[in-house]
Amino acid sequence: MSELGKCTTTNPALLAWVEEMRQLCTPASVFWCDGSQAEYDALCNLMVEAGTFTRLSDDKRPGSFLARSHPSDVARVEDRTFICSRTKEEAGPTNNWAEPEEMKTRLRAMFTGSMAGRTMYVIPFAMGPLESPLCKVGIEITDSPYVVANMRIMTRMGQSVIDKLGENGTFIPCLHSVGAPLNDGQPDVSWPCAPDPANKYIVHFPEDPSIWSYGSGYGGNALLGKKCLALRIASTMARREGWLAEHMLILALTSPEGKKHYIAAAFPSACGKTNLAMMQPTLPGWTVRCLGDDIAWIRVGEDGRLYAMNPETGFFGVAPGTSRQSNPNAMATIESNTIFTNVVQTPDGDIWWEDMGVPAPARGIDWQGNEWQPESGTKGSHPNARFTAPAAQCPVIDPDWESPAGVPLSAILFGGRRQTTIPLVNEAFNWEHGVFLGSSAGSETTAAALGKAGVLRRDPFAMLPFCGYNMVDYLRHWLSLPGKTDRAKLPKVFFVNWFRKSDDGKWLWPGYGENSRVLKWVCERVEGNGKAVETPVGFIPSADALDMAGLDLPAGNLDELLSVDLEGWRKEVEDIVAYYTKLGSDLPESLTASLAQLQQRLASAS
Ligand code: OXD
Ligand code: MN
Repeated sequence: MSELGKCTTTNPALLAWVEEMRQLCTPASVFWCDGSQAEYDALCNLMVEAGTFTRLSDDKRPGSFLARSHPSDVARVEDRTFICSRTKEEAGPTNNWAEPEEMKTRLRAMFTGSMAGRTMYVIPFAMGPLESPLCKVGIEITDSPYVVANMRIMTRMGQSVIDKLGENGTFIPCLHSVGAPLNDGQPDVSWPCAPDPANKYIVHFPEDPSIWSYGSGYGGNALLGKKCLALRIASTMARREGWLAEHMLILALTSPEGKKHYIAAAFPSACGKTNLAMMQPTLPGWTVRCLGDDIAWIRVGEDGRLYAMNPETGFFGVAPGTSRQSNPNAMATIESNTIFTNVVQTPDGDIWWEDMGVPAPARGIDWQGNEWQPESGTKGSHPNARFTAPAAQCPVIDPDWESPAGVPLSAILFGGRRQTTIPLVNEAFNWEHGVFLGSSAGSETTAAALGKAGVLRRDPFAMLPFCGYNMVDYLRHWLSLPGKTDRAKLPKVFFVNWFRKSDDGKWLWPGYGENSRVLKWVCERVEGNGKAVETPVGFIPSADALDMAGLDLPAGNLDELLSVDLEGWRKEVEDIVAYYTKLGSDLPESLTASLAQLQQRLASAS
């Protein structure tokens, strides 16, 4: 790696910050990343030698690697995530807060000497196309080569960003350490981290803005461009600057007649955003193209419409459950040049996970590095195992996915995993009602964050873990949009639920490619001609409104999916009231009015 790792910036602020961090963290050396293929290859080789990476077979998965994390370091750590705004009030009722100077003092102590014996990598990265008006530059300093390799897939990284910064450009400093300094001669481990959860800190300082992350090497805790910068910090900038940073996929849907609509959708973590974003429609003649699967930056365009842009360049998708049936385009995307984390290694040099749609290998090595057989009675891959793959490899990537201006939205969807009550699809009466639906979104929890799975968690706009400021102000910001543009130009808002179950526990709706039937109706509504009935909860497709040609749904399922369960909704309302109470007394009046109106409509419907 002799010619790699050299510093090429003359930006004095950047040089000064890196030097300050070098003195704080005392690494053995400093390596400036240029983002080249040669650098990526060299770092992957280094990780293969260190045991962090296993190279997969060139016949099976060319250019791909498998990593296994420490068993304590497998998901985002929400209880160790902090928003250190000036006041607790600014962080709001849903975020952990600590006084910024106190937190910095604590962090400085932890980072002191934290990179001893390791290389400090300097990663220049951009979120958003470099020419986009919304593009934000970050510099991540990390002692993890795994983070460098993932950041190269997930962001625009390297020399082009140094060039964009030039002499005077500004950047968001993002400091990361796995928190495992090496004493002289101490052997390294394959996945260094701070195993004690109390020693992990994912900390955001919105006023700087800056990010400090200590103790974890996994996903959103460590790839600081993603959840930390592009959502938590970006949401605070967006509020100030009048745009939106959202936990949303972006897709384009084209009808057989060639009419194209762009749709953004917010679902909580691990609710199938990646599946929907690159779905293969079952409806003949319809196509879906993908623009992003996790984050959308949205602004009012010159024509008054909302334009969405994906700030990332890769997919960090949940592996278990991904199959040719659930997501054929993801399976094609990950055929090569992909990093897999915490999945099963098969004897032929490939990978496998639960519900991959192919038979399990007779034996393999599980995500913890142990010999494993399907009969072992344990899961071979971790439920939050991931693939990191370049978006450009997706066979249905939209030609405009890197458009600096973004794409104009026709519709916004909210959703979550809800076994009961919430219908298959429900259209908001207007923008304010749409914000109400987004604010009361909830989902039965999954493995994407540490904590108990399967309980209903309210997750407004799917932003609960990602909103970098007071959630109540965030809701107010959404409500301010009709004041920023012509209301008629705003996208229509819908709430969808692919996850309904019958009383005997069977799925009522097949999901995946069949969701194109719902998206078709969404487009029809946008164009003003989809059939709907007005119900107490919103506009729901009338009995014959969804195109069901070729889908043999068991009798009664559609009725159940499109009916309003008054009893269930009354319980839902009680739960929303309780959640709103937790958010505090300062809730925008529009939301409490929407809730009261819903209550009234339900009462008069009985
Ligand atoms: C993710 C998440 O990794 O939302 O995208 O947890
Ligand atoms: Mn996500």
